[in-house]
Amino acid sequence: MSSNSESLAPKPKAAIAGLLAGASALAAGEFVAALGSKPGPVIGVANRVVDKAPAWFVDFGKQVFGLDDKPALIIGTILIAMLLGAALGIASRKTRLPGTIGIALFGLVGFFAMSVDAQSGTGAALFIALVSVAAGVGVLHILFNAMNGPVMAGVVAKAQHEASQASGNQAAATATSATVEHQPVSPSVARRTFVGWTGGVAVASGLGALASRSLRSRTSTSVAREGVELVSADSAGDLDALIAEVNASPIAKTPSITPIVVPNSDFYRIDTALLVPQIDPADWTLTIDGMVERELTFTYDDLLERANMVEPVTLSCVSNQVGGDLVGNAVFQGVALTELLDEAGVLPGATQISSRSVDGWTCGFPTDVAYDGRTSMVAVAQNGEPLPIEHGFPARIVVSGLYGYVSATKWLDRITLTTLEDFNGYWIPRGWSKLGPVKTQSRIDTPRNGDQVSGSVPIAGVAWAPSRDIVKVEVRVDEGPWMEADLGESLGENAWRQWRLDWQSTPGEHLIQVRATDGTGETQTEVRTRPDPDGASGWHTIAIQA
Ligand SMILES: Nc1nc2c(c(=O)[nH]1)N[C@H]1C(S)=C(S)[C@@H](COP(=O)(O)O)O[C@H]1N2
Ligand SMILES: [Mo]
Repeated sequence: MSSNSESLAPKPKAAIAGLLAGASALAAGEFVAALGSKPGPVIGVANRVVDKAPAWFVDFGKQVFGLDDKPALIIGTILIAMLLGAALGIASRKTRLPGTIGIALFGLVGFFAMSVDAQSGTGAALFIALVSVAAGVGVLHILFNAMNGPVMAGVVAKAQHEASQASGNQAAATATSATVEHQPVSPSVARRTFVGWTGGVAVASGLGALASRSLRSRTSTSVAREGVELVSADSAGDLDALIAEVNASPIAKTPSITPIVVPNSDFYRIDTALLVPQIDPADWTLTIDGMVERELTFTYDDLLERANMVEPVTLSCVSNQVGGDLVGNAVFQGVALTELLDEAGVLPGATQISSRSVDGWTCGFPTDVAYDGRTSMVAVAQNGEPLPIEHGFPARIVVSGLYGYVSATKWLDRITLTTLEDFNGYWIPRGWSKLGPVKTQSRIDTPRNGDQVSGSVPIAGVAWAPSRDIVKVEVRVDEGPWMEADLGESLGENAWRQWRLDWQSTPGEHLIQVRATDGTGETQTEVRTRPDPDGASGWHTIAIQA
């Protein structure tokens, strides 16, 4: 090497080298993490962002990206890592030391981010972080070397040099090392070498990322889940007949009305898990502890055997807007929560039933609620199938009439009896109400806001007041008199009901509103509130053109 300028790598190439070092570090880490079904560096860091970010930031993400906030967070994490990599590449133009140290530091951050994950553990996190750092540092060095021509040339020459020295051929050794040191590679060869390695590393990182994705989608958990055999609950036959009857009715056949039982694949999903916990039911147990006479532990098979409660329950998210779709009705099968609690023996003064998922999410609700006669269970099945993995496999809690954030723990791990004062679930310090009864709500599924209609128009939708039943749904047009809609057959007090009213439209713009009355005689309030802190209220209102 003759001059200083030659030893300083060009900025764009240095940036590309750094960026790819970052990308390959992430890809390698994700790949080994996926092999071991552990959260990788991307998920680890993204999870810590969610944990530590101020509430406004998380809300902002949810507002901008809606339900796609998870992919957005993951893509954002990857982009930032690659940009930081590019910056490290530029900082490493003279020597690779800044890049090497920088990547090692990111490895350390990744290690801490992954190690606090309940699904990971320190050993796995350390291993994944080391693989990431090795890949990143390796790629950084290879790409910088490649800027000066064939990467292996130096290595090969050095080996030849050593070999010939060992064989005592001094002259050949001198000649070889002279070739390496004094014959600069032509710029076009250097460029081709760099482009070749760059492309190779980019392709390898991409393949690594794709491979880790497909590894994750076909997990041992999905195999175990498919092998589960559910026992049929005693009342399952009657319920199936009732559902068939509802589905045969003219109301259910209204085009675009929400089905009375939402298929698992369409059921709304809300949780904080960036990586859906993958639980092998063979080494999973549910523990009931805290303020109980005896701590109990149940295996998955214990629960399957006892799962004789089958009940359609409408589950709803507290952040559902009026008219929103974060609500669904499904047939849940499981063990009555009170059956398990009674066996453990709830101690007097245990005013709160708290629960925790394997990934550390928590919630809680008053013990009285579980004992007021409503449906509450540890569910193992949804719509006749083992719980879908995204919906809590192997077990979750379902309590009719409580929003999910206070009750419906998926990937259930532990139920702890405590007091209302002593424990707050995940969402409580984040500004949501301690108690979360579901507000009576109704929704117009058809027509949609902004639709153009004519002639006789079926106005139809669903209404829910889980645990209190729905007894009346009314519709009004242009703030005229309330008209009672036809109600679909009830699946029980915990399930939503379909409703329909046929309306003779007149030309012009119209406002359509709906309100429901629950089994206690209470009609849902007109007062509009935001979802926070305890659920949105108000009448779903749409504007249409006839
Ligand atoms: N482990 C875990 N369980 C959870 C949550 C979560 O973030 N983690 N979110 C809750 C919330 S806010 C809701 S509304 C319901 C949604 O259940 P679903 O995704 O099956 O519809 O799950 C509840 N259970
Ligand atoms: Mo929720």
